[in-house]
Amino acid sequence: MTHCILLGAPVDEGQRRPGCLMGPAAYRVAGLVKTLEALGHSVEDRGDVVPAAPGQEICDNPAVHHLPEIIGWTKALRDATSAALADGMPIILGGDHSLALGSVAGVASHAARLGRPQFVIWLDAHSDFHSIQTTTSGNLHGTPMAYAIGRPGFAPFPDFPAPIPGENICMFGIRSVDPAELAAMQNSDVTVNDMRVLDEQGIAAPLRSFLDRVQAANGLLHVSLDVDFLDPSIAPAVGTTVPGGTTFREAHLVMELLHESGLVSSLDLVELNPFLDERGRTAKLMVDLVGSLMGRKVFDRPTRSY
Ligand code: 5AB
Ligand code: MN
Ligand code: MN
Ligand code: MN
Repeated sequence: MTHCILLGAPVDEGQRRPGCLMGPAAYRVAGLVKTLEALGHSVEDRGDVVPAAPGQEICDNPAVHHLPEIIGWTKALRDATSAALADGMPIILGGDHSLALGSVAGVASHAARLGRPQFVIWLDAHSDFHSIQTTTSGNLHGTPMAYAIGRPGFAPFPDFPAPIPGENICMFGIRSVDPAELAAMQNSDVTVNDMRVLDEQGIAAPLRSFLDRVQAANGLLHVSLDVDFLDPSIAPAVGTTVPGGTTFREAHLVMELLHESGLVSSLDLVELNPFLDERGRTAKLMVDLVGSLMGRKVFDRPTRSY
């Protein structure tokens, strides 16, 4: 059984549509603690993280907004995530995806301390691979993958603790990539399982081949789940809907296979905007997916060795 540590991250400044700051409260209301306890896990809710006071940081891309605030969140979430990893499995309750600038930095520094390789699976409609220089929207929720891989152009941010090699990153479900992101990704070793790959090959084969690599390397696996990974018809509570996302069963299968692997050490839940939800259905679906990730299943059946 796992000791789950909830870290609220009510970050709203990484994009322009107010509401993600209500995400942590919505997960609590939707029964996250009960769901985890019913599966036999212990839960410690550490409340909402308090961001470091914003400094005077500036950058030369005029589109970028709320840079000092996001740097404050990055520092606080990096430290809270890496501290939580010493005691259990952090579940970071967002908040927009800029929170992953901090959470992924925290998991990377923990992995470096242990001397184990860090892997990331990015479940998202988007690649979030912009540097601060290349973003045209200026929304920093589109940048955490570029920071984690050590792309240049993050000068005002603290140095990323131990940049994650591209080959340790797997994007799953993407279907909206800006030209500058595409150029940078094509220059990297990131594994891109876009929706086209999932349409052709299904969920299980590409996911298992990534999990096999994590296991062979004795790696730690961070899961970053963006609400827009899901099709907007089942998950309307997100600011950046993109049609053609994963179905209810596809998303649960991802979670079930991740559970079976036994490799997941930390989790982000990001981009839920409860103000856009319909009677809490997106929040409830996200909690349900966490249930599958943490071991809920109908039948116990023999599975592959992991
Ligand atoms: B999300 C876009 N590439 O940079 C940009 O929701 C969207 O965390 C970013 O994946 C979406 O603004 C960020 C057009
Ligand atoms: Mn995202
Ligand atoms: Mn997204
Ligand atoms: Mn979004």
